[in-house]
Amino acid sequence: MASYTAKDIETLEGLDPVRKRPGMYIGSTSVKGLNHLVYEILDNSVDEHLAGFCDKIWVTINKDGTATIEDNGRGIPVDMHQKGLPAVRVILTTLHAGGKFDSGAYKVSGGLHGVGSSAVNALSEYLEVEVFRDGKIHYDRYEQGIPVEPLVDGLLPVKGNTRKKGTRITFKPDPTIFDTVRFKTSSIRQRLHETAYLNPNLTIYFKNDRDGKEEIVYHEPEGLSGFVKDLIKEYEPLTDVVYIKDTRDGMELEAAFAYTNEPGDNVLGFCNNIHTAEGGTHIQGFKTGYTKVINQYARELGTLKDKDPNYTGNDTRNGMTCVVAVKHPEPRFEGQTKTKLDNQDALKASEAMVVEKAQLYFDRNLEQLKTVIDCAQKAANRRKSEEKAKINLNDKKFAFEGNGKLARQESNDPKECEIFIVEGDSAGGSAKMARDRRTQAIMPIRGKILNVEKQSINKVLENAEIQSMIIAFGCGIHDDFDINKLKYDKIVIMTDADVDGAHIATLLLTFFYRFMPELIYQGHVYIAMPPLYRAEIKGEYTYLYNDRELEKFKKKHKGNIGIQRYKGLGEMDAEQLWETTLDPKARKMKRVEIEDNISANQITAMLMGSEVPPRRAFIEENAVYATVDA
Ligand code: 0RA
Repeated sequence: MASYTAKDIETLEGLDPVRKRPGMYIGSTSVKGLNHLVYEILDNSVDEHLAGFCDKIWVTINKDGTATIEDNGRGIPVDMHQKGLPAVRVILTTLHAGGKFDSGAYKVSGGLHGVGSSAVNALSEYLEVEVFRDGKIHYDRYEQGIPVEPLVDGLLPVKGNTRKKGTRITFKPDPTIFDTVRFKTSSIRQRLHETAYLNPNLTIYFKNDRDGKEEIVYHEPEGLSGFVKDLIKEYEPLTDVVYIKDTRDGMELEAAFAYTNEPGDNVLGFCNNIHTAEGGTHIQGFKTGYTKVINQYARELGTLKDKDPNYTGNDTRNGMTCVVAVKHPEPRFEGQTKTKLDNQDALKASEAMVVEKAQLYFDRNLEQLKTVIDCAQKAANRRKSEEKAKINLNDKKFAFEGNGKLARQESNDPKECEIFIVEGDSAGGSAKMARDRRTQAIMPIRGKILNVEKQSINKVLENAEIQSMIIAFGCGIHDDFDINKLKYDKIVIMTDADVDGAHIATLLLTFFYRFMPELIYQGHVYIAMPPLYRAEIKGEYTYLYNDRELEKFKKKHKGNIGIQRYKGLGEMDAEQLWETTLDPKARKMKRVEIEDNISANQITAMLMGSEVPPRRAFIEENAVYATVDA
């Protein structure tokens, strides 16, 4: 056992908050949060690459399910730090390991909230680090973030000699923290591939020894252009891939884009290799500049006449797939998931760069420009016909609020209000009786709602169920969407725990994701988790929410128990529904989160579209993650 000094104790307490509130540090304790552990360590190695000292990273999922990340950089410093501890131990046991490590040659640019490797350490059953430096292998080990290796004269034990340079970290996520400790390798592969596109001089070696043997090398010398080519490989291309780059105000700015026959746009942003899922100033600047450029050309070429209004930004990006990446010396992230770039200088620089560089390109590539303007004109035409459809929708407003389906709540304070979308009239009826009328609204829906993935927008907007939801939420859709007008803090999907219920939930999620994605990004969408069983012992009832709870209960109470299985919400009376599913103090529900917008987009198209074989493969691979515990 190690002997702890007073200073050690100080650092031990330092990681306590991470174990108490893991969600604050890694987003969640779902498989998404679990995978995030790998990305936190990876980002540090990528930072070492950005600093110019490392060109190879090895990521391995080991046979025993642990993960190893190794790089050939300088190695985390092992010399004695000011607290009388080896620097690597300070970095791995202190939140916001500040000061020395935050500036200068080495920039901590990376991960969520910038807490990085110490958070991973805190949430691991164990973590081992080997630093290859000065011809030696320096070794340290932690359990739940607590160092367990005795120091030798204040330094780490040396495990052997080596000619290698670099850092190798192996960790085992703590099963008492995470819902699952099985890394999802399809997401890891995708993240590694993205990282390779963003760093064309880096090679990443991925190995999965857990499920048989799988080895992939990610090296993408074509960089962002290659990324865009990959993103559009399923679609019919209409233009070349355009690549522009600039250095301005201490920032490196890059963008690559191409047009395909796929309507709408797909613009991805990155800052210092972090995927900015919520966008931010770099994206905003790019869009503003690009819209100006295209409108200016459209007038010069006479496609837009004096009397015509400008194309909207969305018009100019109709059919566009684009990746914008900036390297910023001091990025600041805001937003619900801290993935929205906030630096105002990136707004200006990004706009200026696209105005200058896109013009340079289009001046020399008139055919490409004409195709882009064609796409914009098509979008403008479609927009005009949609606007007509929306005017019709507004005309119908009174008819809906009057038709009695939505049971409104009394409060007008959105922060405390919730709306439950309930499958079936009978469950809807019980829910209306059971609810807290002050804050909870109930909207019953009957049967399957429209699959918006397969319908034209006009058809979607004509659908009664969809209209009722748009009107009830109050925040509009698409370009008109305004989160500040949202009338509910929580939108809760409440369907039966069977195949039909799951299908209805999927249809609703597809609608939200395509028409009001911010609802999901900002964490307003939930799935209710009604119990599957009710156990009875001598007139005392216990609700059980999944099979695991049922097994536990049976083990604990042998003998005379009665078990009732709920086949649907309709089997519960109002009181039971309140106790189990509506009462904020007792209910269970899951918040819907997007793991990665790039895949969410593609997976939605695949799952809700018409092709069967890819859907089947996806379901088979992902069935193991479909747990139902809250
Ligand atoms: C702090 C300072 C230096 C390097 C690193 C950290 C470092 C951290 C990680 C994490 C994974 N791989 C890493 N590689 C390096 C600079 C060390 C020096 O000046 O020699």
